[in-house]
Amino acid sequence: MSVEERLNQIVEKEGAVHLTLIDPDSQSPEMAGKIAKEAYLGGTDAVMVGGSTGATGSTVEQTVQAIKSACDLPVILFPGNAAGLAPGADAVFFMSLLNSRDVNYITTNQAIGAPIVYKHNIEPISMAYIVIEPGGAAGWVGDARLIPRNKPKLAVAYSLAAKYLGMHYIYLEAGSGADKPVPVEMIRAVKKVVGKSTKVIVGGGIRDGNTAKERVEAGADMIVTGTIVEQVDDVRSKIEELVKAVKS
Ligand code: 1GP
Repeated sequence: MSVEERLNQIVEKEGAVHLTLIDPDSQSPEMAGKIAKEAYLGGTDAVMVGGSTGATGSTVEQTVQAIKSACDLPVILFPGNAAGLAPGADAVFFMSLLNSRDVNYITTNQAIGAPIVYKHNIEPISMAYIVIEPGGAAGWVGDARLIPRNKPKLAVAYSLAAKYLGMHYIYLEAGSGADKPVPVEMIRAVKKVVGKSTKVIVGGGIRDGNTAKERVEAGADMIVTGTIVEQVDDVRSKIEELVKAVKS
């Protein structure tokens, strides 16, 4: 079964997926392996590996290896650009930052990265990346024309464009460590038009079960949490809280 099929099956059976994001630039590969193991024990469904700055080359490769050795979870690359690709991962969110002003983040890195994905036999999961205010480092690095929080129609327009272009997943990103996550009204409006078959991923600034649950209830199929995992001492309990909230 492909990673995409596995994730979609979890959405079908359990209501939503929880994804743990590990930025290889934030800790040693060894520590990344330990965090992944705790997240696995806490019930997360897969681990994403990537970041906007510093997550490149051997740093990514060693982090992927450490996570693969520490647990059985699928590892999905979440590259900030083509340099964020590395062998050993199960899949990659093969994404285009649709609301970027910079063609590098819309198609150029994709063209540079595609032969690498092919060579290493990494499963590509077609995904639109849409950055919402405040946008964080992803918005700044990707030169995104940030979608205002009070303009769900703009997120809907980009999401429909993504669906019509054949993208399978739509990631609504508020930016890592955002003070406010993607608004529920925006998630609801996007899910309403893209339907069941196109999966909606939401991340950025989600730190507790309630915030995650509200977003799932609004239509998010997958919830990503990263920063909070780096901040807490007890990763397993925090992941348990988040997983329970998205699946209940
Ligand atoms: C960032 O959406 C992810 O790309 C996760 O955000 O680090 O705020 O959980 P946090």
